[in-house]
Amino acid sequence: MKLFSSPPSPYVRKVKITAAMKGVLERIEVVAADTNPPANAALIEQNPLGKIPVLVLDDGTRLFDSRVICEYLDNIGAAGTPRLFPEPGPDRWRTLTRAALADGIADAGVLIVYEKRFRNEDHWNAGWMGRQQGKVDAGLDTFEANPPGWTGSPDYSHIALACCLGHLDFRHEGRWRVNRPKLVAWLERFAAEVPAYAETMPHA
Ligand SMILES: N[C@@H](CCC(=O)N[C@@H](CS)C(=O)NCC(=O)O)C(=O)O
Repeated sequence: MKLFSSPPSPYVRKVKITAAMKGVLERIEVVAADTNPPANAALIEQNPLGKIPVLVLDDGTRLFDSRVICEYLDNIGAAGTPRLFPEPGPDRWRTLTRAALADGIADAGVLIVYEKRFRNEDHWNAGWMGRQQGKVDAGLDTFEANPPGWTGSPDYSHIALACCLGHLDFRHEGRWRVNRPKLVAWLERFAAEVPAYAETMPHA
């Protein structure tokens, strides 16, 4: 399998951590993808949206986005590895909704990065960036009020939350840590239990 990838992406990181937890990382060839035109032509052939991650299976099937890829890897994982997506039922809806909140925080964080990257500073839209920051803060406050615990192994939603916080550390100077001690402790526990978190630190 080939994973179209870039080291800073929190969504790619979700896939790599999932692959490690499911014992399938060595079956994946990581392909560096450029998301910027014109060099993104190769990526657009795999995903018309021009976004990473994309997982190309050995039979040529293309999977995106990160949630779909992670669920696929959960299904092909090695025997004895933990189940990351619960079966249909209340646990599954809770896990998927929690992961959607974590991804939504990351999405808002990425939009702020793009606003600064793709516009000159005198054209930055403060109202738009403030609106996105509001989503980041509200989402984080929700998690701080009730950090999602686990018994046994973290699940997909915990991976998504860890990667979202990792993105905020990498691209937003870790400001999320101020006044959120429970979430800071939560991430320390996740990192201690999931070695792939340290192994997939984002970098330029
Ligand atoms: N919902 C998607 C989000 C993917 C995404 O936004 N990836 C970013 C990199 S972090 C990207 O490829 N951006 C390029 C673009 O938007 O043109 C997922 O979970 O995979």
